[in-house]
Amino acid sequence: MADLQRRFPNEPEYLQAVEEVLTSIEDVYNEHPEFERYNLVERLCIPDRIFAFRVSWVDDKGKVQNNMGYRIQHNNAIGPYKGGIRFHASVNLSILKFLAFEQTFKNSLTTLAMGGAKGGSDFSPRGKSDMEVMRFCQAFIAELWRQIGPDTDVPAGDIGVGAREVGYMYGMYKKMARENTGTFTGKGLEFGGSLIRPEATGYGNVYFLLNMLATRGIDIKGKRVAISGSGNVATYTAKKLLELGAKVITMSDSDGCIYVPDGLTEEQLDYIFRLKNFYRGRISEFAEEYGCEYVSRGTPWCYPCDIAMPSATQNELNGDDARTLLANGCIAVSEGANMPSTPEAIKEFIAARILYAPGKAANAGGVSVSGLEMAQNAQKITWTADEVDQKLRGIMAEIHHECEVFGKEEDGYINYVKGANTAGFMKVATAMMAQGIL
Ligand code: NDP
Ligand code: 2IT
Repeated sequence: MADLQRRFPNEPEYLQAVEEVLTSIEDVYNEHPEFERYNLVERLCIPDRIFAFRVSWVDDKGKVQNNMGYRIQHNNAIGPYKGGIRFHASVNLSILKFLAFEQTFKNSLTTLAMGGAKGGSDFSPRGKSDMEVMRFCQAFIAELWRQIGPDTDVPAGDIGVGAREVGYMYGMYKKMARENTGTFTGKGLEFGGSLIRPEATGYGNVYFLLNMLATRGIDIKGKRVAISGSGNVATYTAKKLLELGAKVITMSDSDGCIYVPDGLTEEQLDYIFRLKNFYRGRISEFAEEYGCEYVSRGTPWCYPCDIAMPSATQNELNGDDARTLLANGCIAVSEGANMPSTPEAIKEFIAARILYAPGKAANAGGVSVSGLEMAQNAQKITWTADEVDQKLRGIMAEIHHECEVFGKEEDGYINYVKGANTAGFMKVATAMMAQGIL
């Protein structure tokens, strides 16, 4: 850790993600002296390669704009590089390196053959016209297309990258590469996308939560759930929760948070979905429409809830938030976002022995169905929604089982952080050992 801190002092998110994994795999690492001899951990922490490039595009006023573009190919020991693309003003190397590092362990947990990667740009689609977004996506891929392919590196969506952006990027990729093999997941259904991929991260998180609750014999029905975010992950998490009779009491965006103490109705959730996906509006507009509480700059963690599902961004839930949630009786936290809880918050949850699932386990449903999309593309077939949903449920149950096997502590508590990190690490480490120094 000290060595990485010295070499990458300006990358706090990356160092945070690495430290969490390294501290929780200590026991199993010490059982394998050969890892030390082959300097395996350092090879696993430092990405295989990083592409960084300028993306120049023309806005609607005819002005030339320049953004940075990146792709981090972190590790391909168990399969082709795989991971999303993030478009957000905050994107930098530290954030993408943490996401690519996390993705490697997450993908290892999915049971499918995928390595880890992440990419993105400091371009923000917010406030841009469709044509501006298209021109940006084309310029981004004009540079990146050489580095990706169906068996080398398969990108997908993340913050700021949904069906629209994937469509534009895939279109440009296809034109440049002159092939139709489905390099990109989260594509439209008409051109190789998989049923249930849009729903997969949110649904998968709820399936994981159900597995956790089952270990304590707790029913989801009637439980009050605080969700942050109102994007892809948040809305499909809410949809599945409503289906199961739980109450979704909060949603948010980067401007503020709404609070609906009796829980959102299906009609209200549908309004949010349309507001965010078609009108690209703000969550404050929901509060105006339905007259509910809205706190500008607020987050969901101050409201009494049984379950918290942070589904917006990294480090959005800190130690104080965790203590408030616990004081209000929260019994479970299942992360839709990547690394939403700070290290201090995680310590609080584990010390309180509540059910706590880190993102790399709980949100792995998204990339799992991406893996299923790749499998369908390779065979040139499509599975039904029910087939994909059944496979997703099976994968989430298997990830939960792995966490249980590797994370159970002496008092019977399942430490999902330790379980997910150890299970994810061992598979990648074993594959790297077998393949030599590369
Ligand atoms: P979206 O762009 O669809 O939605 C993101 C949501 O989070 C929006 O409501 C956005 O608000 C909010 N948000 C983004 N940045 C911030 C911020 N800095 N502070 C507060 N709120 C913020 O993205 P997704 O739903 O796809 O992604 C959400 C999280 O889930 C991310 O952490 C992502 O890495 C993770 N994830 C996504 C997967 C997927 O399949 N899409 C798979 C696994 C994990 P606003 O509209 O104001 O920006
Ligand atoms: O963080 C993630 O797992 C994603 N954004 C989804 C990645 C993917 O390749 O589907």
